[in-house]
Amino acid sequence: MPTQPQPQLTSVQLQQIAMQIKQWGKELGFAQVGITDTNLKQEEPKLQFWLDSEYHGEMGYMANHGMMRARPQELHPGTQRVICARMDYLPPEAGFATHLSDPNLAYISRYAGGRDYHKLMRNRLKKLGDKIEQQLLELGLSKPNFRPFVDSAPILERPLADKAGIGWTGKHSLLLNDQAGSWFFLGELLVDLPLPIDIPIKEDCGSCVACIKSCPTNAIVAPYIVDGRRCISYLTIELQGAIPIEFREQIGNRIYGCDDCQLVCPVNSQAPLTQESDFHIRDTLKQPQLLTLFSWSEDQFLHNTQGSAIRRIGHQRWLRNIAVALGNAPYSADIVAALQSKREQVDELVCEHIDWALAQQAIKQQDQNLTSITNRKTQRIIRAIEKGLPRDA
Ligand code: B12
Ligand code: SF4
Repeated sequence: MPTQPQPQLTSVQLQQIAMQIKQWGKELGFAQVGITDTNLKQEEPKLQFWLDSEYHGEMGYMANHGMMRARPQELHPGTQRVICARMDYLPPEAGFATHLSDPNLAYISRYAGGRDYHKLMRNRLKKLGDKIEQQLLELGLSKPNFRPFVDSAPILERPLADKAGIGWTGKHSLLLNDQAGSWFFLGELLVDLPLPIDIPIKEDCGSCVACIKSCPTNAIVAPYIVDGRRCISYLTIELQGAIPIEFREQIGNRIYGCDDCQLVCPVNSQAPLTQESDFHIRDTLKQPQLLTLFSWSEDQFLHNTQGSAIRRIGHQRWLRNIAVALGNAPYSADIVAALQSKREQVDELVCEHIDWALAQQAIKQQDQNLTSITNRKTQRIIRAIEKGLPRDA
């Protein structure tokens, strides 16, 4: 319910409250808080272009709300300002390189190794709202109307945070910050107070195109524009059905999300570790062997992913993703046996991915045999040379 605006607040009081909001934000564990207005007019044609190009794929929720994504004041009537907050999530022991380069280990995006961020951030934003309310009541003013959001509703979080001075937009379309890189989540508190707004940061990626070049599936189709349908994050998390064959090899061992465009970004080289122990990687996911993860029953999957964002893809899609990664691993009799035995317990979707993985394993086994035949032949030739025998012996 929209409440009456706060005509009684002087500009000095608003300045003071804005400063306090930033201080309270820090106390609540946010790395940074910025304030902006609700005007995203400039983003509307870009969002429309993105939707018209069908870059959202199966993410129907992106199209369902039309331009409301760019109009926070329509989403929550009475809204005058958006308080944007970021929370760093880079966990210690991230082990990026080892996981990506060992094809028998699973790579899980660094945002997903700990607890789901949505609830945690929303609760903190609600607390921030409560503090503002308390302050206004102490000043003898009426209650403010506020609403927290974290991914939860149709709102363009990244452009809002960009406007609020939290960072600047990188060519991978994520928000970057000189001190923090891009390893942070965004969340917002919509309020009906005419707080003073922050100034956007004037910075850009310059001529760097590392993220565009590194993307395994060429999902960054132009600077700042990601074709969601090609992004491994979409393919492994959002997509309900079969992963298109054309992307399966490029997915490698990434079984939940992807960080490549962030891993190569030079701005990320000095990024700080998270202060939130909830975002630390849980033990079961620290050195995740593909075969171990694949062996989890549904009960084990539910138990091991309790409170984690991973849980929302469900056991079957978890197996679907791991099957693809196993297909991409070097040939191993253990992998073939695991794929074959799981085949009997899974639905049609996973079965098709297992069959693909088995076919990949068969190709690699053949290649391996060829390699070992070649090796044996080479060894015979060497022996023959040594003994002075004919080379085709
Ligand atoms: C849908 C979605 C996805 C989709 C689509 C990604 C995308 N880039 O749109 C998929 C599933 C692929 C995805 C993946 C990821 N996501 Co995501 N995702 C979202 C979500 C829910 C909506 C984003 C959105 O509105 N997309 C629609 C398009 C139109 O928006 P856009 O990319 O910002 O598009 C703009 C550009 O095209 C731009 N543009 C066009 N031309 C030009 C030209 C110039 C010069 C400029 C500056 C801009 C510009 O204008 C468009 C409109 O503003 C947000 C949360 C939220 N509610 O906002 C999280 C969010 C963006 N995701 C997030 C994260 C962490 C990720 C992943 C890193 C997760 C992972 N590790 O797997 C990857 C990164 C992939 C990538 N490079 O984007 C974080 C980003 C935090 C940050 N630091 O920026 C967010 C904000 C979630 C959160 N609450 O923290 N995601
Ligand atoms: S998350 Fe991975 S697949 Fe998606 S745009 Fe970045 S590098 Fe490409």
